[in-house]
Amino acid sequence: MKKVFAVIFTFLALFSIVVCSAPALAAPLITVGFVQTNTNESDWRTANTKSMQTALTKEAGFDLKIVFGEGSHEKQVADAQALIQEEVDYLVIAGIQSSGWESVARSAKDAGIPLIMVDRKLDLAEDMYTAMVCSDFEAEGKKATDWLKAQNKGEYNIVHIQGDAGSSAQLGRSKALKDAAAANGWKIVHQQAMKGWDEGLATAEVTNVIDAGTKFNVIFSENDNMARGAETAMDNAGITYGKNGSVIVIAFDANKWALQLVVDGKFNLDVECNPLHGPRIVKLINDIEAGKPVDKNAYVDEEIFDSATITQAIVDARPY
Ligand code: GZL
Repeated sequence: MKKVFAVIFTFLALFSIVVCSAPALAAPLITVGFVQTNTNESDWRTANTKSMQTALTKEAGFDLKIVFGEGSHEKQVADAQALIQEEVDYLVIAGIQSSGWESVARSAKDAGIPLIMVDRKLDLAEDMYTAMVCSDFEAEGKKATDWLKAQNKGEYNIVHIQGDAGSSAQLGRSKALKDAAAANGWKIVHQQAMKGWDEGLATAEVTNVIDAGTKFNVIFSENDNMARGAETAMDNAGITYGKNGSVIVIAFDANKWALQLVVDGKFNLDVECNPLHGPRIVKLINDIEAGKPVDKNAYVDEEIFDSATITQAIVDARPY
């Protein structure tokens, strides 16, 4: 009998050692399907992707699955539907274009998968998405046009370099310029959307404008990379620009390298469009998981950087 108790005791002792030394059963990772626009679209996009990858780590409790549209809305839609089939816990979308997302939103809703818009608001009814963490692009554009009006130029002949046609970033910024031009009698002497927000395409476009003899005194470029592309064209033609030049240059995104151009007087104004959405999405998902109330439509606070007032210290402190 004593032997039986000894065996039982030994077994229980060994069992408790194994169970207690086993790692605590970790909570399951939250799978997040992130439908990103493009891999190499702009420095802004690179910073945005990096922010998501840096924040939604396994250590933070996430399994991040990123898919890239590479210029194709249709690919984004197909990739989003595939992620829904994989039954991700959350679907996060940055749309190449703002329209055409109804089928994805319906599939996500039917599957009980929260849909979060990031960066760019999509054309969806409020009951078809869970939350939005985006930039207010029309407000960004109005900051630029209010600044431009305050320059009190005798005349405004504007070359308008637009981003990807149909993206909410392009639509918002373009609307602000269209409205300001109509209200103030400004002339938009040339307007063209650049596929993929491409710097090289902007150089070619502005070169054509110059070669056509079009007179202009403002470049309104809907992101930093394209503004730099426009300046390459002006350099090639010997046209001066910036703080002490003949052409005002306005850009959007406020990448660190671009803010250095503002300090150097090469860009007159840069309007911030903040790409660091990773931590914002982490907080949003964690709040949803904890059952906390979340803002349905959260817009990111953003500022402007004027070559007349910016300092090197401001640039040095910038995070992207
Ligand atoms: C804005 C973002 C835009 C940037 C561009 O939120 O979607 O797309 O302004 C980027 O640089 O490519």
